[in-house]
Amino acid sequence: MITAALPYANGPVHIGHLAGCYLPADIFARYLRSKGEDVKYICGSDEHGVPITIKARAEGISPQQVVDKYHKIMGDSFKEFGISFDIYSRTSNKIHHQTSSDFFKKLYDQGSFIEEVTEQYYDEEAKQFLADRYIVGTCPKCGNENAYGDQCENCGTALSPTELINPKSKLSGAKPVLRKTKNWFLPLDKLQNKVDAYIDEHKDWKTNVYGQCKSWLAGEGLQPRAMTRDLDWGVPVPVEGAEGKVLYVWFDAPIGYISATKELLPDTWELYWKNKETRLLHFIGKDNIVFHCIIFPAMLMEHGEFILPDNVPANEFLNLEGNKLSTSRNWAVWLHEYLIDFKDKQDVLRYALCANAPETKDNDFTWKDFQTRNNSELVGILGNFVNRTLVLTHKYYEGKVPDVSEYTKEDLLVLEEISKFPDRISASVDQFRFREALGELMNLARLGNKYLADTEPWKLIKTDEKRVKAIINISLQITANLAILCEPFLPFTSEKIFRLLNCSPLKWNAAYRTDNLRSGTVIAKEELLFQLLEDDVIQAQVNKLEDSKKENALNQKKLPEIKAETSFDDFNKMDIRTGTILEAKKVPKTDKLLELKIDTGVDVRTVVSGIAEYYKPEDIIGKQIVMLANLAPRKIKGIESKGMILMAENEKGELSFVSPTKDNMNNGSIVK
Ligand code: B3M
Ligand code: ZN
Repeated sequence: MITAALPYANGPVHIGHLAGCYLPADIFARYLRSKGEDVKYICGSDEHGVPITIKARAEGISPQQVVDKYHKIMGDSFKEFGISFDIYSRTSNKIHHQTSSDFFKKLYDQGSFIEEVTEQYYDEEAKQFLADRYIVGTCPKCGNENAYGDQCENCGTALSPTELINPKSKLSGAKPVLRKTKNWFLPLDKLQNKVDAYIDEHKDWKTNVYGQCKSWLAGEGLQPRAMTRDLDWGVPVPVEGAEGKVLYVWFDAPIGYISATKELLPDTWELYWKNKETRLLHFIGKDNIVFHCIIFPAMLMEHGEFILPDNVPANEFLNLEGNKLSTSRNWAVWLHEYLIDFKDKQDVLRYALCANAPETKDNDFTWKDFQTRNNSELVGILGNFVNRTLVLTHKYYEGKVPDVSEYTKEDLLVLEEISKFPDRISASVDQFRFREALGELMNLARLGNKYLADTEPWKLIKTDEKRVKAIINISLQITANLAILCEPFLPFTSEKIFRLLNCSPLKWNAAYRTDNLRSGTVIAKEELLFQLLEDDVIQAQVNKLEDSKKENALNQKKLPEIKAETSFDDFNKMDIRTGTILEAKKVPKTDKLLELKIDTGVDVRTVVSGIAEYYKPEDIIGKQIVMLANLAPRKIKGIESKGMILMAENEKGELSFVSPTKDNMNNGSIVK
């Protein structure tokens, strides 16, 4: 039973999602299927919780409309990238509501929960309790005025809403008030010993996972955690006196794995969830570790009828060009956009993401690396070998797999070496080391290239035809084995190679053999498996990201705060006057400066002003302006400037004159 984290249905899928869990889980599921194991790969949209309601407000549609929209987009992307879920379900459907509701009810009936009345922030205008994310205020640690009730994104501190200074409701802007409310808590503190023992049995887990669990369990230890929320979107709490409350999204979502299995296999789902022979694996990203390793297992222990996760292979995070992936800042490579720019190149992305997977530490996706992986590895090694083999088969044998009458010692060594690859790749995949496994796969293609380079059939063809037959046959067998072994990683490529070889897809065990292709089989005319990616194609992607960056910089530039108080006396020291521009010209060798002659009503003087990016000299002659007339003179580029023109500057840094709005203000009129 393989699961991948149920993604919130609040946005499309990007490369971080894929690399985090859907791709590794897919590789693992495909690998086990190829080995003939009974495996189910389960996923679906997480359609509850505050992230959905926030998105609904942002888009001005209902939560149901949000999840309908994104469930479709996400499901389509996964399918297009060959993510081979046995089911992609959703938590808003009936079977899930029923299953999670029943789960809660069982725990409630057997007295697993404690009821607790706590004070929560309530918005009296919007008439609802506020989820932590709906409260903003000043961070007590760093002073950021836009900290959320659960976290300050500026300094990273985890907060509780009552710690915020000047809390405000995001719904109405009102100051929230504390109100009493009853919720049901799972007393994790009482389950600590059981959870400790469970984690201790799993020292085999990836060190990042095991380590995070241990540090959660150490320290203050586990605390009771509310499993219900005052919210109007989710699975209603199925007990009396719980009107207006729903199950905590982290209570219902993992149960979604069970509901989806039920939906897929109405008659046999229990074989997977209530059977000690079943190995349950949760593939997730590192931000979900505690939920899958501690809270969900604790729920399952309390419930008692289900098996516990056997392993939780969590990945770290993937960054993009050195920065954290972010939906709101549009710092992402979206799968649906990728496919527009790189049609039919799903496997290239799968390859690049797997080769660079954040398995043990955060990793960076760069377009440059993507290009190199494609050009030097997929084209240069795998594509090159397969292509050469197919070309030679057509050139010498009209596309027919040649017969072998005799192997040399060199051939036998190569054949022996080839049959070691399935075990080598397995050894890595079994330990969730997919990068290493992919490296081994490429080594098989390297072996093929080396074999061709060493034996040089293009030279031998004139002297030793028998020998060439063996070489081409062996190269074709390697090609077939590559098709088998690359299937978990590069399913589209695998399919294509089998088609080219005119061979129906073979399973893992066949890769121990070196006689999968029968002699006489006619193979298809060669087609390139991969194409070189030119610099301009890659640069276009980099530019796209640069555009996002610029846009963000503009959006983020805030107007500065109002300056510290000043006195009227200080203000009065300034002599501000109206004046008219008589002459204007660019200051040579500068981009920004104009030299202006100003009639101040009292005198005519020169002022150098940094406005050349916004005004052309010829357009401003005769224009009335406002200036600070008693500013101490300064030399700018050798010109003595007497005074300063006053300008308005917006948040983008653009400048505009400020001028009187009536035309009876003679030059020299006082501004005060
Ligand atoms: N939806 C969080 C996430 O998308 C959450 C995972 C649920 S897994 C049961 O990262
Ligand atoms: Zn802070």
